[in-house]
Amino acid sequence: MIEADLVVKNARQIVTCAGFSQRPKIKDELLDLAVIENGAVAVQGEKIVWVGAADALEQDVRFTSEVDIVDAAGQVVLPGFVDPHTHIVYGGSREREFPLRLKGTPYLEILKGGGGILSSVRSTRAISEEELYCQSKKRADRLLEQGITTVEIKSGYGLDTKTELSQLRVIQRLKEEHPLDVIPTFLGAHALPPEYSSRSDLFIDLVVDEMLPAVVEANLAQFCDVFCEEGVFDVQQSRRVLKAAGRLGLRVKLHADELAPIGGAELAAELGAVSADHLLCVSNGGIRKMAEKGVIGVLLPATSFNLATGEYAPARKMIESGLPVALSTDCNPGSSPTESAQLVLTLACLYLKMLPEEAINAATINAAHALSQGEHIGSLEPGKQADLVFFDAPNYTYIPYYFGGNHVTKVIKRGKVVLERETASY
Ligand code: IZC
Ligand code: ZN
Repeated sequence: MIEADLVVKNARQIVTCAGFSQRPKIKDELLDLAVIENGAVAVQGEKIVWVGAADALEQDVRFTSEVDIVDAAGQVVLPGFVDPHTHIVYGGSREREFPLRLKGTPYLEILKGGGGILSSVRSTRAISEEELYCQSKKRADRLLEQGITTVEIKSGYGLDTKTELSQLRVIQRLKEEHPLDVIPTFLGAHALPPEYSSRSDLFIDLVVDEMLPAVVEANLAQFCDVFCEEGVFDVQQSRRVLKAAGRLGLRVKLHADELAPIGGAELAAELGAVSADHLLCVSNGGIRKMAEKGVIGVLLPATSFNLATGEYAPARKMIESGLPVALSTDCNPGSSPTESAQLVLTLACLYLKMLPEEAINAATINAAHALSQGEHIGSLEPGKQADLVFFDAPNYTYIPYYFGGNHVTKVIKRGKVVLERETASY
């Protein structure tokens, strides 16, 4: 008999996303959410031990004397969202650039003029580590409120060894102190700092010879990423950083082919990256090579929406080509200032032309694979971490359909209720 110390009962739908712990879903597999109508979930400690129809619960599961019965009251329960691409640890904000962008100045022009990422670098360098933690924690809180239970967080607003390490220590502190699970990524090659202007190869030397070894020595990152983009770092420079990272035992991912098709997807395939992210301008060959190598395409429609050029990643072509796709907020102060995982689902449906089932799979189980965490999180099935989110909605389609608010009423993280909200917004 299975024993449980927490039981979720009375859910109108349990959206399990189950059956794909070993590899991400592709093609038509994305259309199946493995939903259990009138379902229940049993949890022991931090793990799910049973998922099934409510009327089978009592015959299969024995409750411990201390059992916590959580009444889902006819709501919809999903696996916690996994957000595989964020930049939430930074100082300050960038609303001063918003009118500039509205008047037509492109994102990369603002960066070239010393703003953009470099503006956030100045604000990050200027504050204490404690202040950086306080500002970042608020963003982590908002991610959790949106139903995100695991988040990847990148450095990249220090661009010198001291501040990159400080950012990564803040990420480590969030990992230790916040209910969210946190996956840290070193993004030293995010932009060229002013002290290296016109000497980008020398800056790459610094990233490879000084920053990377220091980050690995302090055990502060699981992944390494590069902003591989026209006018930022080219394919050759990106390859140097990511190969060095691989030699030091980090897994790799990259910002690829967002604004110009420079071969980022092909590089991701060559290196066996876990993911390549953005991909608005990806070539057909790049899609094919990524699919062959099992590189996941992480799509960030809130960024396209906010940059407002009208361009979105070719998600339909990717899915038809058998490329596994995941979704993320890209939460950052410049191109995507939002924690709203639920808005990302809506934008994926409206502009990437994904169906609600595809978008939800992409934001849960496939996003877990985009962080090499598919065996532990991203679906509701026995053996997985008990990360569950309750939505005040009549069915899962309602979540992307009714947009702009927050449908989350409760979050269970590792078997504990970590967040409860008043009935949500519909
Ligand atoms: O702060 O603008 N694209 N990096 C690459 C970003 C956006 C973050 C930023
Ligand atoms: Zn990014």
